[in-house]
Amino acid sequence: METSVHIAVDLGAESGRVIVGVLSDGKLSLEEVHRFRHLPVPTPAGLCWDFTGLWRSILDGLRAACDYAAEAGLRPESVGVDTWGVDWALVSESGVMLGLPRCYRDPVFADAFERVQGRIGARAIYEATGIQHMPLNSLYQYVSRVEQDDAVFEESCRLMFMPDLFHWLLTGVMTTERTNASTSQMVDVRTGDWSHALLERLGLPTGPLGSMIDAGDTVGTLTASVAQATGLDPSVRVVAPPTHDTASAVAAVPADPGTNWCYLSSGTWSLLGAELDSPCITDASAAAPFTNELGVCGTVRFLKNIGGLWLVQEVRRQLEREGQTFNYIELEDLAAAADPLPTLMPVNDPVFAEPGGMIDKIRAYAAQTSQPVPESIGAVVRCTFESLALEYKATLERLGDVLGRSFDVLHIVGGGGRNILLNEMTTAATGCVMVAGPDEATAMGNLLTQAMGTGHLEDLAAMRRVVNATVSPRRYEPEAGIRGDWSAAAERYASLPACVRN
Ligand code: ADP
Ligand code: LRH
Repeated sequence: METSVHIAVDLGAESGRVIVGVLSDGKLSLEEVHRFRHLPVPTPAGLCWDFTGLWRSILDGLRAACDYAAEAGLRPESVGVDTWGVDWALVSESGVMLGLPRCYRDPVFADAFERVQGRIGARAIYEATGIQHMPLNSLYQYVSRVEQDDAVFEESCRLMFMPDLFHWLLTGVMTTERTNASTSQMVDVRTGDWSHALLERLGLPTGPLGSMIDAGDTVGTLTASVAQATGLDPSVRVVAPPTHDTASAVAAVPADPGTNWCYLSSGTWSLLGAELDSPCITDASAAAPFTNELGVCGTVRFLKNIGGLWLVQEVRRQLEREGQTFNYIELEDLAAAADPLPTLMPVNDPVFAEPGGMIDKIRAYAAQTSQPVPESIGAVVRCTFESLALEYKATLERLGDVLGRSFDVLHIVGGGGRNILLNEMTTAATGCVMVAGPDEATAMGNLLTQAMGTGHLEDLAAMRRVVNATVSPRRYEPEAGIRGDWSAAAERYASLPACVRN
């Protein structure tokens, strides 16, 4: 089999990486050539992404990829960028960015969310888009932008999501890739096109919303200035991966087609769900709520967003601000040594989704609900892990109920799969066999879709065969999980009250 070389730029909300992938003999080898941490920045316009900082880091990463390839005698054929969902910016026809991309964590979007839901009803929006209700969805950011700054829409401009923006900087070509656009709650998941009816009902301009491309499509080739800055050949193609990171991660689940499998994409967010052939939009899916995002090769990602390891990232950041530095392995060790199941927290509560003061918020919640207040760092981190495991259990049960199916195996992919303690808690709490890995599923899904787009792989099944041939996932049996009274804890978890704002 021929060898092909692709470069993935994978931006998570906490860190970004540039990875060179070599597809050869049915296996994909990965070389991480650049990794960087990043954070949103406060501005008078609200919390924004450090866009130029990210672009600088991408260029540095591509330069490192070029050097690595040259040394190894490899010729990169394509590049593709994936990022988190929902965030976007407007660009004028002449190529001027009209403001920085806002960060979905800015609590300000909650106002627009309440107003829009009040005006046309949550169910009508779900019916039109198949997307679960969350203030972070692009729809509410778009509503607030139109309300605050409608003059900007008088000129012709184009709305592009984060990965589309970087593809534009790489090639000069403006595109909108479908998997990421589908997370906006502005797309009709049944047609895969913008939900014009919903947008018109809300009086929103549709001019900035361009036609869509699919994962695997070519965006263009590198501009001369990018080629010069990175050393890459200007003929290198930019091929859209599933630009939504979760879509890339799900594409790389090493699923055995003969099993009833579901997945947990575990990183900043935990996305737990199943892959479907067509959307599921019912009363039960709306109540759960489960979202229908579009995946690679016409699949639907039927899943729920769960607070995720953001909770631990924020604990780590608070400690860092207070002068104490820990890595994730150290935090896991401290949690392992803490007592089991004393205190639980509702991991999806909006208070915990906002940046800042996570340790204080967890302790205040424990006090508010008369649970033991976690004093040590280990106890705080353990509370987040155990609560996540219980949320996974509840979501898995609801997933089975809504789809009328049971699952043989839960595949966990993403960086969170490295957390052995959380994996053991999850398998014990859910009673489900878990298979963890690949940890770099997002980069793998990104690279393999580029390989498909450049004609080296046929379809999604071929991509998953490569993942299966490449990785040796770790298997967790429920009996070997962390002991504890998980049934009693699940009842306590189900009756936790909402967090009261101070
Ligand atoms: P993102 O969604 O931001 O791309 P990743 O898939 O990179 O996230 O996963 C990042 C998370 O994985 C971290 O927040 C951390 O909780 C977890 N993680 C990463 N490395 C380890 C490790 N060695 N041990 C335990 N957890 C880890
Ligand atoms: C995970 C993720 C998730 C989105 C959120 C904004 O990184 O893309 O799927 O809902 O970020």
